[in-house]
Amino acid sequence: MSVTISKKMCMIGDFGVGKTSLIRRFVDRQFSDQYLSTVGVKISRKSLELEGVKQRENVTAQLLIWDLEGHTKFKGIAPTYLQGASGVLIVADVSRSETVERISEHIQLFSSVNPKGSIIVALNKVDLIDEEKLALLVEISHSIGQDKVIGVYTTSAKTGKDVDEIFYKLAYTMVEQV
Ligand code: G3D
Ligand code: MG
Repeated sequence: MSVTISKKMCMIGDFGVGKTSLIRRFVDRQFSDQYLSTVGVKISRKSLELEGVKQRENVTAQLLIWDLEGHTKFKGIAPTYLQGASGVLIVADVSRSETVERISEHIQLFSSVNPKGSIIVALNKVDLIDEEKLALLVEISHSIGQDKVIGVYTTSAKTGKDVDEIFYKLAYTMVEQV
């Protein structure tokens, strides 16, 4: 027997960190260096078959992935954008350390609206920096996230590294949360 569970999840992170690219890699299986972003909120859907949740019943998770397009001002739209989300992917760009420093603000904001929501941190664009720098940023991110974050992942929308992993991990956690 299989059940379908719908879950809203959001992407949060500074402009240009790769939120839309991660969705495109995961949902459309592609990476593009050039595409036009429109203004507003875009919601992508993706169904995932999850095994071994809910007493071993197979579960279909229908993810509704919310993303801010282009330069949409996050501050004004945040409450509507975040409301009802069971989880969030907080994305930073490892080639711009200021985006990593802002992770804790994003965690606070999301938690204030959804105290029980699941949080995953994606340190994106790992194809751009060397291992040593990356190790340091991972360490910093772990200390920022503390107990609120269920995982810190190093991703690349360009190569596809750990992209499926972050969405699946979040989907599993959101579904088990019910
Ligand atoms: P955003 O949705 O968070 O604002 P985008 O970010 O997904 O629009 O990505 C911003 C820019 O970063 C894009 O380049 C995109 O191609 C690039 N990018 C996203 N993820 C990665 C990655 O993992 N590795 C590399 N090397 N680049 C990435 P442009 O040139 O269009 O600004
Ligand atoms: Mg975008």
